Amino acid sequence: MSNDENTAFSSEMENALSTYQEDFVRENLMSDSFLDFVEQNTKPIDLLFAYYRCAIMEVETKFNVLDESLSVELDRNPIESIQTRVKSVDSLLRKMRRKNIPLNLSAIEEKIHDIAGVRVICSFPDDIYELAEAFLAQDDITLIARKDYIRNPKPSGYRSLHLIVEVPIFLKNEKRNMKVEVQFRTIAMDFWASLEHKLHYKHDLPPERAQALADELRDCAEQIEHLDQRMQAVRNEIVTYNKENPKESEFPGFPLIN
Ligand code: 0O2
Repeated sequence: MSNDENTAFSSEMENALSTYQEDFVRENLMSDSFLDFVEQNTKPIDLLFAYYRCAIMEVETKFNVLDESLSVELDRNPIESIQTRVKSVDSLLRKMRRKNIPLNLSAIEEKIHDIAGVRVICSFPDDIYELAEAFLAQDDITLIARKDYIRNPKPSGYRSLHLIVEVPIFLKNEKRNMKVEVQFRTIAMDFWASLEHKLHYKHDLPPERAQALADELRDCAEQIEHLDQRMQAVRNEIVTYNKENPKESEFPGFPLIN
């Protein structure tokens, strides 16, 4: 084929493809049966996502309560911040495709455990375990799965403690147990994971450079772990000193509570 013939052939193919795509969308995604399917399923999907948002509210409140009560005991707030999200539809559909999950709501509820996500960012690694244990000890929380990527980091260097739990939500006429994924991280672990996530999805490097950068990121993760341990050691020393050298009360003779 000459160059001109080649160009003509390519543009003919492009036109044919775009006509085919348009026909496909009109016949399938705009067909009466598909629009009926969307209409019938929109409400149940909206409802399910509303239940997940309610479950997030329950779990977030539990952590706010723990933070408030522990702040008196520890004289500082063990939680730096809490982030929540409901999984995006795009990410949900990709996971369903990857895991070959049947296209119905009960399969989604049963097999996808991270539609509701709560991320608890803590000051020190020890706070993570203390908070996780206090949370799991609550009698309305059921542990479904625990993945400790702090003690067993992922090959990427990723560190966090993941808990999949079930929490009840109370609706007008029923109680429903909803699954929530709780991720616990220190500020340093979160710094690494946020940047790594951005870098991971944005590069299109040749394989050998990608490998070199992956090694670099893993090394950064190790340094971050080291920093977490050092900061915790500083805190431990201060706590021990304060315990061994309590401040004398200015009003020793007048305790407010006996
Ligand atoms: P999204 O919706 O963007 O937050 P499983 O659910 O157990 O069947 P999965 O999904 O691989 O399988 O679970 P995993 O690995 O325990 O946890 C997935 C989530 O942990 C991810 O959410 C991230 O939030 C985080 N994560 C796991 N590995 C890494 C990593 O190497 N780097 C970073 N930055 N984050 C990680 P998604 O899947 O991105 O979903």
